[in-house]
Amino acid sequence: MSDELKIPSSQVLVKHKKKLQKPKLFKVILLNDDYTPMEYVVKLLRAVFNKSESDAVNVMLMVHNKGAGVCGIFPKDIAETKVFTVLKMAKHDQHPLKCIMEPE
Ligand code: TYC
Repeated sequence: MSDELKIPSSQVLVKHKKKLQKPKLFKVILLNDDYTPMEYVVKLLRAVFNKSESDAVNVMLMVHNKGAGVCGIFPKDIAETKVFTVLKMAKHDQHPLKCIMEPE
C-alpha cells in the first residue's frame, strides 16, 4: 500500500433553482339566460360565493345586463368546486343557469 495522501474527491453542490410556482388562478363566471329568476341567482351567489346581498345583486345585474359576470377568482381546485356546486344546485332546482371558469 502506498502512503499517498488521500484527497477526498471534491463534491459539487448542484443548486436546483426550482422556483415555487404561484398557483394559477381561475375566474368563475356566471352566464345569463332568460329563465332563471333574479332572486334565485342572488340566493345562489350568497350561498356559494359568500356574497353580501348588495354584492350578489350587483353581480347578478352585471350578468343580466352584460351577458356574463365574474363571481370570484380562485385556485383551480376551488374554482372547479364552485362551478360544480353552482351547476348541481341549478340542476336540482331546474334552472338553466350556466357557469364556467377561465384562466385569470
Ligand atoms: N336574465 C335573468 C332574468 O331576467 C336573470 C339572470 C341573471 C339569469 C343572472 C341568470 O346568471 C344569471 N330573469
